[in-house]
Amino acid sequence: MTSKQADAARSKVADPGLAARGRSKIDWAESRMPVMMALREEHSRLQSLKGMRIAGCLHVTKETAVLIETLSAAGAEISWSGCNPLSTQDDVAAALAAAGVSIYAWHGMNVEEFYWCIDRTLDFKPTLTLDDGADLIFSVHNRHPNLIAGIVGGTEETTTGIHRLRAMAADGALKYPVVAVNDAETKWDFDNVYGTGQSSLDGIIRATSVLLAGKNFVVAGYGHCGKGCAMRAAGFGASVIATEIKATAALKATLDGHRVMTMDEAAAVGDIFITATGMKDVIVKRHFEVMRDGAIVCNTGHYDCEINIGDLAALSTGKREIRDNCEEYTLRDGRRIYLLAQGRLVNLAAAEGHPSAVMDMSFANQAMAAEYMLKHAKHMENQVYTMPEELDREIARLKLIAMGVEIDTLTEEQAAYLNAWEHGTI
Ligand code: 3DD
Repeated sequence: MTSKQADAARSKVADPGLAARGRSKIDWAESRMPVMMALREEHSRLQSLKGMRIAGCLHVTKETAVLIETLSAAGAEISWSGCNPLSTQDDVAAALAAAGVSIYAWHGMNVEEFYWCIDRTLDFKPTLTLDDGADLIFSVHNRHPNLIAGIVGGTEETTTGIHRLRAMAADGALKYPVVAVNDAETKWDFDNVYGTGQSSLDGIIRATSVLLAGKNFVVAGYGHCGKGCAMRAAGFGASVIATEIKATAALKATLDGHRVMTMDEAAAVGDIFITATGMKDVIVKRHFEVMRDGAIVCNTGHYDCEINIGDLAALSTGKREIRDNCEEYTLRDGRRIYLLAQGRLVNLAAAEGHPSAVMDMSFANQAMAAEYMLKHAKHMENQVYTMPEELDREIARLKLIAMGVEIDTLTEEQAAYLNAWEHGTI
């Protein structure tokens, strides 16, 4: 499809013929996202997002399709692009386009195409931007400032994006309010830990099929994502080594039973390396120079800056794609180092991202944040806001109901005791 045809069709995907397969994947995701389906039923009845035009820039997966079709059912007009060149599931994108969604996304897009897709989602002059990594909101601020006046606010899905937006706000450069979806407890404490842990190991196993048991598994960054990766690698029988710059995180890794050392030390003993820091140049030339023959290196951070691929290439005599999403770099001394997913987030580029059950809560936050912005943005400043606690709690409540889990409630006397200060030890 040419760009001109794409404009007419209001979408551009890799292969419309994949729509049926994509639809069945979306059906599968819906069956495991009960909170989203409950919100869809309620908000389609209320038409709570009627009149909103939401531009989204977020990984196009079967779970994201459930979010898109929920926002659409609630009355919003949608236009969407993928937030990573390698994470779009082409069959899902085809299914969305076939359903009439204005979507511009395909697996393997180049930098120019990435930004062309973002620009197309802005053609309908959105009233809300929905981001995962802040590339969309950044494009609006930098390349389409004329659109800012019509935008009530934005939402941001991921840690890295929120760091970027908080920095913009601190510099007074943020021109509309944003809700930090990532900072909702029902997002970060589940998506970042359980989702990233399972999906990153999923990506490594799909790309390499290696035995994890007995391997030295180096996790760079023991934040919520790194902790999840460490937990799941240990579950497969790997021996986890964590590297950190933050003392408290290193202490947590140690008390969680993992070895902690510098990357300079870990580079010489690691078999598998995963970066989850949000920082650039975590694995660089001097680390590749001491790595074991056959070492596997990958990243699960949002951007592809954590592994210095230029350094690896400079040390190599050549590379080849030995398996899908697995490039073999041969160093001058004959050692081979395997880079997964071109250094991009391995969970979405080499697998399908987090399971539907955990994205159920992340995206419930996105849907609720969109409704919240519609109601309250006019009273908000150009800052980054956390999700209102009552919405966070409501999502947890809905999830427990869907899981058939019941919890206790405080009696009136206990509730009074909670706030009392008179009662002491005796
Ligand atoms: N992310 C991980 N799995 C995803 C999926 N199945 N669909 C859409 C996005 C998905 C990225 C999220 O973890 C996002 O919350 C982040 O990057 O923090």
